[in-house]
Amino acid sequence: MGHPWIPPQLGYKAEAAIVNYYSLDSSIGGHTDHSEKNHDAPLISVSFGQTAIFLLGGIEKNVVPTPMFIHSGDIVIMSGPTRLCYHAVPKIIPNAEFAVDGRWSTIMSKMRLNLNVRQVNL
Ligand SMILES: O=C(O)CCC(=O)C(=O)O
Repeated sequence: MGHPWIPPQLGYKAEAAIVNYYSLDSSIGGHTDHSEKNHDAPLISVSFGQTAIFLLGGIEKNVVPTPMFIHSGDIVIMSGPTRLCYHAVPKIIPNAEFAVDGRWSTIMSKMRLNLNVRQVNL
C-alpha cells in the first residue's frame, strides 16, 4: 500500500521504521546509511520534540559538513546525491518555545524522537 505523500510512480516501499530516541545530552556520530539494498530509495525522517543540530556532509568523510537546525515537525529526506552522504546529530538544544500545556509536551520537552522510514529491499 502506498503513502499519501509519496507518489506511486516513485515505486517507494516503506518497509522499515527506526525510532531514534535522544535524551537532552545524547548525540549520534557521523555515519552513512548503506545497509539497505536500494540506495536510490530515499531515507525519510520526521522529528518530534526538542530541536537538533543536524550535520550534512558529503559522500567522502573529508567534506566539511553543513550545519542546520531540525525542529519538531520537520521532515528530512535524504535522496539523490545526499542519500549516501555522511550525517550526524551532535547536539540536542532544549527549546523553551516548545513548552505548551499538556502531558505530551511535558514529556517531549525532555527528549527528541526521530522516526526514520526506509525501503530496505530492492
Ligand atoms: O535523528 C536524526 O535526525 C538522524 C538519524 C540518523 O542519522 C539515522 O537513523 O541514521
